[in-house]
Amino acid sequence: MTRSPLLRSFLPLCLPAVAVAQIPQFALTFSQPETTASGSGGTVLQNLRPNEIVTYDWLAGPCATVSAEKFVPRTCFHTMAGDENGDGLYWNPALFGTIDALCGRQLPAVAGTQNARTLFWSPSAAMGTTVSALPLRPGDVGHIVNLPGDGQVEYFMRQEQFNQALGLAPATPIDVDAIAFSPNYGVLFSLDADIAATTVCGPTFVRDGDILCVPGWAVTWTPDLRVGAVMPNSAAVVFTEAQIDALVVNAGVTDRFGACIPNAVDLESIEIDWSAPPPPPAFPCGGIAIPRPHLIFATETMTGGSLLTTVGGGTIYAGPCGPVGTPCPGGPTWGPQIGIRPASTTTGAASFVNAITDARVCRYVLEPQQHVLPYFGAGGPPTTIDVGSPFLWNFVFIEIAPPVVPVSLTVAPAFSALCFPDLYTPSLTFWGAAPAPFGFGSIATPAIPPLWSGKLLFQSLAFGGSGLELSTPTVIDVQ
Ligand SMILES: [Ca+2]
Ligand SMILES: [Ca+2]
Ligand SMILES: [Ca+2]
Repeated sequence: MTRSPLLRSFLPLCLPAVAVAQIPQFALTFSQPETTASGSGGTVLQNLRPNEIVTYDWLAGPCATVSAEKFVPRTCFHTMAGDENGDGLYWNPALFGTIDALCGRQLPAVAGTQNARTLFWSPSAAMGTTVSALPLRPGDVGHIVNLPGDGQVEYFMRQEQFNQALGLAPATPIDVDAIAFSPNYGVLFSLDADIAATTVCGPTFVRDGDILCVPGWAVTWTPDLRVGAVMPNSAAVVFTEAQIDALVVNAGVTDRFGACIPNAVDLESIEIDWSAPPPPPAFPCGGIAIPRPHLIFATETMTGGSLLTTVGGGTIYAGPCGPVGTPCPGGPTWGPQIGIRPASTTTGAASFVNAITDARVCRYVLEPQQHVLPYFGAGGPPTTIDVGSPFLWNFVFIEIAPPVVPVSLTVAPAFSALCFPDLYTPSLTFWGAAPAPFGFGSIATPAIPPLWSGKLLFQSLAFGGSGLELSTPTVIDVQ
């Protein structure tokens, strides 16, 4: 029996997506612009920005060429959000400021992958409300959905609910800086600044290095496991900043200069560490016991991109491909342990891990080399769109978009069950094929004729994964 040449050509391409769905991964953000360890085939996808989500990934099989690769480019956020600030452009490199906290939707255990519609994030700068009826502020954790129309914010947990749990007035401006959750433990989080609150223990001075918990019993979950309501004054400090300081010291990890890190300063990212039985509950005051899990975490001091865990009194986190950080005093934490390049031959990468969540993903992305073509009626040359794909053959479609947000139609799980779930319709036209034999490729856009201005939307399709998969979308503003 021989398979047809067509099937044989597609069969190997299905394997990476399947493997991706079975090996634990993380989605994360970095605090500073960084470069992927792999170089991403020389494409613009190698440039990671603090408002883009990346995935701890590998390009040549599990743990071969470990690299933090771009998974949600800012251009995808721009397309989902539309002209949120009303300046006529989709392009907004300042959107969200930084993404400083991440968590994922609870998914079926089998074949569940996270994507740009299922992950929730917290910005450090508010998104505009020209398109969305609801804001996405530094104190919110939410994402952008296409119901009832494109560009709308849906919350995992909103600022008012954090404030209620903290005994603060609902409009108090806060900045959620780290988040993790489970239905049993509830919502674990940290804030970006110290604040005088009223927790389950009464008046409490909450520090930016504390980890708080709104216990499971204080949360009313929506059917899809978002936070519907919280009990007032229910938050509790479950790891104090002093305890986090001690965990950091015990872990014995170096920073980007090779110095042993002596403290936490600001707690920056958390995810539940299910690899060990939970520690004893926290007793924040009196006889009140708050169950808590072990946590993978990063602090502001952990430059070079290290990760620690609360297991064992504080240890360097053993990632899927080795320890994520350099033991003290073993030289700098360089960056390749988390998949990014060092700053120089003597200094590690500048970033700390600003947000992290468990996430199996299918990484299939587009990013143009130029986001805005400022031709002003004169016309001009094409630009190039770079493609990051697990599939060899990528069929790139183009749409001349109206000046408003293009319409997206959710086609998953019937189609694109693993990658981006929505097809941007209604008038996609086949533009060209972009092969990505080593995971990356590129394709030129049309040249712009004189007197034409508007928006060009691109999205790529591939046969593989669940059958037919879609890339993240991108929009180019032509002025
Ligand atoms: Ca805009
Ligand atoms: Ca925030
Ligand atoms: Ca953070």
